[in-house]
Amino acid sequence: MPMNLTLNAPDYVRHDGLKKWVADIAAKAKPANIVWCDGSQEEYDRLCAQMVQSGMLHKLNPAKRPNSFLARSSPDDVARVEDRTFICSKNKAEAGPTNNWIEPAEMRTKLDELFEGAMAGRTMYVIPFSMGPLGSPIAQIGVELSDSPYVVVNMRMMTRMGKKVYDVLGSTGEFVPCVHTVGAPLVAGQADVVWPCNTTKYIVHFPETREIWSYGSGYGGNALLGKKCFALRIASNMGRAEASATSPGWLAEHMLILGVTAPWGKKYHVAAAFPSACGKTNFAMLIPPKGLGQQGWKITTIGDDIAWIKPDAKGNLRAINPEAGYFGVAPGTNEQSNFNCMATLAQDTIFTNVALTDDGDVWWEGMSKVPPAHCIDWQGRDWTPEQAKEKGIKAAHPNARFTVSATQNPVLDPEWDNPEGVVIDAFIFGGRRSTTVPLVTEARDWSEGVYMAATMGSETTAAAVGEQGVVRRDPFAMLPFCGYNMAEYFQHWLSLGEHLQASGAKLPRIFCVNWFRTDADGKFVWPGFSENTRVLKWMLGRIEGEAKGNEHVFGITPSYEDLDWSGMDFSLEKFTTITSIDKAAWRKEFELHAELFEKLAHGLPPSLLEIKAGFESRLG
Ligand code: SAT
Ligand code: MN
Repeated sequence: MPMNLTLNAPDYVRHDGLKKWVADIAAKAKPANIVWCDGSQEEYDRLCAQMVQSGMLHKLNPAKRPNSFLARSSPDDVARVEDRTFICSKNKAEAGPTNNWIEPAEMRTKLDELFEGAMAGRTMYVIPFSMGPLGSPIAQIGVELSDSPYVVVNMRMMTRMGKKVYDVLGSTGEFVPCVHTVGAPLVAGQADVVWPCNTTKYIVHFPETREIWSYGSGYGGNALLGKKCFALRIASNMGRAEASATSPGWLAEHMLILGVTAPWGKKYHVAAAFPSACGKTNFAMLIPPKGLGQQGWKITTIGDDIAWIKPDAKGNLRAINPEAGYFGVAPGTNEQSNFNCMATLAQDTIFTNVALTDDGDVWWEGMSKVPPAHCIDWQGRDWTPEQAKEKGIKAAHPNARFTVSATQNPVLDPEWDNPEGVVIDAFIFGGRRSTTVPLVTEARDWSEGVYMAATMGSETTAAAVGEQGVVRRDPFAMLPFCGYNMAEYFQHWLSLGEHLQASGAKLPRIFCVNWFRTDADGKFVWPGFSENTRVLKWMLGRIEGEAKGNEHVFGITPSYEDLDWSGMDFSLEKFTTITSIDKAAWRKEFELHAELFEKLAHGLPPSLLEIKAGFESRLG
């Protein structure tokens, strides 16, 4: 440790290994001081006030948006950086062809260099957090060291963060060490920038030692290391590593979890995977349309982004939401698209890269039909609707986000914090596809469901840096998040299914959906949002053996009359547009599946190739 730096660990931190690690990182990164976060409201308020002082946060009008803040990031630090994200397993093959890999020793040398003095002049925060309810058999502990106060306040909402974590950790408990720096050492006497970051960025995972190192970004999934880095990339490794002859291991998935209560009182739980920015948060907070609401259907949220799923002693797959808050996309969110989300954001919210209105509130594209006559855009510049029309300048960044505690959600499921998790009845996989994939298909069995999920494709969005609107294969919506060889991940899913089936357990059904089919004019045909409840109802009907469907090439889909259209006017013609299977388009689609499988040839389960051949011969 630098001479004038003291560790100052509070008495309640009894873990010597943790203290030594903090001292080691401090010795390398050389922060000006160390703060051990306790997760209290007082700490949160103090850090927010301090960031308002430094200009990093702007306090919103308390009459409009109580206890809420706006942050504007640097324009080149607005999304996850997939090309700077690395899985540094010992062998390249372990990371697989879909991850960036650098040999661990080489990466360590690089990180040593980058982290040397990286926190100079800044405070290093020690952020203890639990992914999942404290003490849950499915939960895991992490500790993030970060020189960003923005990270601290976001982590407090996104995870169970603070003092209580040390009770679970005790003096020898295991934790995932996460080191984060914005990579902008502060030179004494020089003013700090509002959003410190670095053009060089590294988001690094060491799966064998379960470490996360993040350099150069202060934003979202690059910096809030409990989220994609831990809860998906490291946890997917953990879940597979625990698979053995006697245990199927577990799953860390990019899935929302929702509860559906039927009019007759039975409650179901569904986990659904969609790529980033495909309406997951909307689906997780769904309000049934009038027709179904009147019948008594009710939907509640357990999680909006990530699910950890583990078999219990009876072989039921139980899921928890490892997170405690939502880091959702703001643009497009409004009272119609997601009423519950708007209610969730009424107060105690941190917004990032949305626009600031003249009365001190926030605005983003799609929040209201009529934009404000003037506002300050996400880069701090004057913005008017006229100018926007002329120059195409957006008021909010398309990947602008809100951070908010789950407890503010008016439809939060009472089981959301249950340490045992909830039993999953169905998995849903969906991508954004303007053509080809029908509204809903039920897989005939587990392995065909795994095939559907494995070959999922989606048109890209602004959640990641890169070209938008092109179809990329996004198996299980996990392409950027699977922490090991994707082909082996497919095998893990298949083996888990086999294991549970052999033990006599009832597996969840698997469905594939697509809300995004367009017509000849490129317009969405399916209204989506609440109306998706109709599809959910059909799925649950299938589980109960009540709903009908037609078996076709890839699975089972409903006929027009199999969906409940109460209170909705949707023509058979439109239904046909979004459920049609164009044989020529599917032949092309299978060529793309073949391309994916070629890419993933190393370790690819042969059964997936057999399923493909079966589908193709049925297609004719
Ligand atoms: O920035 S995050 O990775 O946390 C959000 C997302 O891409 O879903
Ligand atoms: Mn996500």
